[in-house]
Amino acid sequence: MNNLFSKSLFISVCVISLCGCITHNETVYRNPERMKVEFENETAARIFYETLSKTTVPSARRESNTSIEIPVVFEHHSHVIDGENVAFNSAVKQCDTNQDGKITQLEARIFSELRQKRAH
Ligand SMILES: [Ca+2]
Repeated sequence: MNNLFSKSLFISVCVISLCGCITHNETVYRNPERMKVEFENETAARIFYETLSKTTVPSARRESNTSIEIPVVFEHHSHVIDGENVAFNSAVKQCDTNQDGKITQLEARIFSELRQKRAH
């Protein structure tokens, strides 16, 4: 009887000491290379960059946190921070509607109107 009690006590101590043993925290900074893009003319470039700077969310608000927890056994926390190039690349993708790698004045205008509509 006493032996059974000490056995179960031993197992309990083992389980408790394992608690939170596997904890994984990571911070990922995502800042891929800027996409190569051409502009039809200076006006197209100006409209694009002005819209981008006016409507880009500050990097602090582009952070995301992910937590995966299996109680007692496993914990995983992931913190992702998007760099400026993520915003630039998604703006280029959105702006270059026919995806030919060149932003025309018309595409820049449409992009500007869409972004500003969304901001209000
Ligand atoms: Ca285009």
